Parts: sequence; C-alpha cells; structure tokens
Amino acid sequence: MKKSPLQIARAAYQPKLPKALKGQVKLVEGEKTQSVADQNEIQKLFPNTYGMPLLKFETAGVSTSLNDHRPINAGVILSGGQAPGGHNVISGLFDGLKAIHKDSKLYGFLMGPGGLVDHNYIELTAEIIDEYRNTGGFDIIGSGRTKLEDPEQYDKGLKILKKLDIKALVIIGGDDSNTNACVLAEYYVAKNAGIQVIGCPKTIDGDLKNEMIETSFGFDTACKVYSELIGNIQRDCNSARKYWHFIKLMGRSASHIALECALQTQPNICIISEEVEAKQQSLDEIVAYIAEAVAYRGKNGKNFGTVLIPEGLIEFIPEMRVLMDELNDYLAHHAEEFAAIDKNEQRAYMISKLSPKNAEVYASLPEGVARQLTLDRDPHGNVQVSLIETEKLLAEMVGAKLAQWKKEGKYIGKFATQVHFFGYEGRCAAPSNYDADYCYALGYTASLLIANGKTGYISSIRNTTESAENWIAGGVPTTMMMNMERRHGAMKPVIQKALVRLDGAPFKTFASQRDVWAKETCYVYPGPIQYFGPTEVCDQPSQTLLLEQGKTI
Ligand code: FBP
Repeated sequence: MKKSPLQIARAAYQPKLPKALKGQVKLVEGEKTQSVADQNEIQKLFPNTYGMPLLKFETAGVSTSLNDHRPINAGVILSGGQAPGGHNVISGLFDGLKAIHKDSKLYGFLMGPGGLVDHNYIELTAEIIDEYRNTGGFDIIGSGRTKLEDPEQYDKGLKILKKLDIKALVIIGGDDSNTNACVLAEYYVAKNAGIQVIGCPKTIDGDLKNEMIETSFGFDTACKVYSELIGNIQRDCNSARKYWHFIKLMGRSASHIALECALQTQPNICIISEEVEAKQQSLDEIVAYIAEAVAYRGKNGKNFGTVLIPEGLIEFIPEMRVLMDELNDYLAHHAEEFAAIDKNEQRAYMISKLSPKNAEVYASLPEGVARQLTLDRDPHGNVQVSLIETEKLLAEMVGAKLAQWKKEGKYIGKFATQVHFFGYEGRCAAPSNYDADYCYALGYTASLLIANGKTGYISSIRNTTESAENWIAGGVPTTMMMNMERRHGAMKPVIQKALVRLDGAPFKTFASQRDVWAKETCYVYPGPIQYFGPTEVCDQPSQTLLLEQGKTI
C-alpha cells in the first residue's frame, strides 16, 4: 500500500513511556474506593467488583514475582466512535503482553463488541501491529456501536474467549462502553469464568473524565485538528471581511470540544450548552446575543466573524427540550397519520396539534429545521439531535433578527454567512504526540493490570501535563465512577458523564475574555499539528487540561 512521507516517518516514532512502566514494575495498592454516589445500590449490583483499591505501578528496581511470566492471551475491542490514538492503545497493549512473555497473543474482535458476540476476530501479529503504529483511525479491527448489555451476549462471548484461551478482554470505549465492560467483568467473576475485563477511556467528546481519569484519548488531537481549521477560516474571514462563519463542532451533549477550540482560537463567539441550560436561556436570547455582536462589529465596519456552536446545543435550550419532548410523544402515537399528510402541509398540521407555547416555538423555526425535528428519529423514537443543523438554524435566525433591526434603524451592517460542521474531519487524524504517548501508555498499563490478575478496572495515566517520564500509571475501579441514572425508563448504574463545569478554570478563563473577543478581532491561528520539532510546539496538552491542572496557557 502506498504511504505518504509523513506516514513513513511517523511509523518510526517511539511513544514516550513513563519511567514507572519501564523495566521491572511493581504494583502498589492504594485505598479502597467508593462509587461517586448511590453507594448502596452500586455495591449491591457489583458485589464482586465494588470497593476495590486504586492501583499504581512503580519501578521495582529488582526482579519481582508480581508479573505473570507465562504467556497471556488477550482480546481487544474498539467500541463506538473513532478517536485518534486507538491504534496506539492496541500497540501498547501488544508490546506489554509480549514483554511479559514473547508467546503471549493478542486477538482483535472485529467491528466493535458485535465481533465478540458473533465470533469475528483476527490474531494481531507483530506484522499487523507495525503497520498501524502512530496512525489514526480504528481500521486495524474496525469499530461498532453494538451494546454489550445482555447475558446471552456475554455467554456467546465466553464461548469464543474460552476457545481461544483468552484470559482477559480489553474494551476501548466511552462512558457507556466502559459501564458495560464493568457489568461484563462482574458477570464473569460471578460465573467464575476466569476472564478479566479491563477498560480504556476513549472519546473525542472529552466527557469521560474525573479525578482519576484526566482526559479521554482522542480529545487532544481532534480539538487540534478543528482548531487548525477554525484558525484557517478566521484568517480567511479576516482577509475577505465579508462572511460570518457559523461552525458546529462535534461532541454530543458536552461542550468540551467547543470550549477547547475557543481557548485555542479566540473566536468572536462560542456558545456553551451547559451555560445555556444553567441560565435557562431561550433560543431568542441566544440569537439576540449573537446578533448584538454582529451589529456592534458591523457598526465598526467589521462585517465578519466566527461563531462556534456545540453539537448538543439544541437539547440544552429549555424551550427546545420541551418542544422535542412533545413532538417525540405526539409522533410516537400518530406516526402513520403524520406520514399520510402532504409534505407541504405537515408544518401547519404540527402547529395545529402542539400545545400553544410549543406551537409558537415550532412556528418560529426555519422550515428546514422544523422538518428535521419531525423526520429524523432514532430507534427509540427520539429526534436525532446530532442531525439537526443548528449552525444553519442560528445563521438563519440571526439573519432574520438583523433584518428586523435594520427595518427599525437599529442595524446598519451587511450580514452574509457560511456554515460548517466539523466532526468526522478530526476523529481519525494521526494522533498528536500527546495522544500517541498517552494511548501507548494506556495500552501498556492495561497489559500490566491483566498480568496482575485485575478485572473491573479502567487503565489510568495521570499527571500528563508534566513530561511523559513522570506520568503516573495505574488502574481505577470502574465502579468508583458510577452512579444511578434513569435510562429508558429504568434506573441503571452508569459512569457519570462529565459536562463542562461552569466553576472550572477552562470555562472561567473563556468567560473572562469572551466580551473582548466578540468586539475586537483577537483570532489565534494554531496551524496544523506538528509531529516533529521543538517540544513546546509538538508536545503541548490541551488548554483544557492545562487549566484544569492549574497551569497557565
Ligand atoms: P463516542 O462517544 O462513541 O466516542 O462518539 C463520539 C462521536 O464522535 C460524537 O461526538 C458524535 O455525536 C457521534 O460520535 C457521531 O456518531 P456516528 O459515528 O455514529 O455518526
């Protein structure tokens, strides 16, 4: 297969390994843990994997018997959306297993958790692994969104694990996949199946983090790619001075990606969903907020700017949430009746059926968005929020407000827009040095957790704003991160999702500067990720992480 010069050079990159993971390694057990909330319920649901201690690996100095020196067969699964660095988790895991014993084997289950259930797998040989070191994507074994949540699937999986003599399974996924990994770990212990299950924190969304998991892998690289693109757009818009760019950024519910990109690029406006919810802002208030910035800049001859919009915004606007709930409910019971109505009449029909307040909100929406709210539904009958073109919605509504203000003599500028949605552009980028190193260390640590007989743990690497030498490697019991939440009508144990904290340093830093960014042109142009060169250019962690750890940016 033809490779680019960068691909060839990058293949030779040796990820930095924390010194604690080099040579002979010993395991140090820390304090026993508790779940973050609902301790009694979680303990009852996880009698075998609850309350386990925190784990840390340290250099042993002398040979230690803690590592299992017999060959270990392990399996690995990539679960959910792609995130840069997945291949390095697998190569770190592979190298770790081989360091334990040269005859250890690693099997990859294909296309996500479904590969385990359907017995689709390959053995990952050194030749295969070498092809994928430091590359983006999950294509080494593929990924999928099948949920491992029922005992029939666990038993089917167990058959193939036993057949391949696999001792441990590593599940690389987000909060839901790691929750399911923990349920699986508990199930296999309760069954005395002899299979350990270890998780790894993945997602570009950055919402799987807590005291012990500093960040989910992929967030760093994805944000750097989006920030490069935003920077390029800002240079374009500052050159042509004729467009306002509305840029939606992936990230599902949480606004971490939008916030990080704002910190990196200093756009004119960035909306943070968590703030919208906290302040109970209406759609009209958000539109007016943007329009005011446009009007201010227009008055000063600056008819251009950038607006960053988090993917999940619409769900956080209280009146939109209420509208979507009523639409979901109504269409669940009248789907056929609605489908039979002429497309041109559907909007008026819906307005006639909704309660007065919701009808008013629905009628105020641009045609395209109103249609999306009634058409695209997921298998549970809910609106697929990620498909709603919020960037167009806001661009159109700001345009309408400015036109109104123009009539009233309150606005004198020109308003032309371009819309963008960045998500897939960043999910498979070649991992930054941070993600390449972080992921390799996560995978290597997973091999040590396996060798030490652990199950129900997530591989953890901390202290990552320091040099990689000093990173702390260990394991965190997954139950420690859990609480009970309502999911599909029933209370379930789940890993708590981390949304943007309005009292956290990243948001406060942004909030303290945004008024100036809105009026002036303070753009920063981060440029593309650099893989070779000075450490201050190549090895910087995300601004979010630096600020969270009390560092300056
Ligand atoms: P994960 O939570 O599985 O890592 O997925 C992240 C994500 O990229 C979200 O930001 C986005 O909303 C979603 O996946 C898109 O999903 P799909 O790949 O199925 O289109």
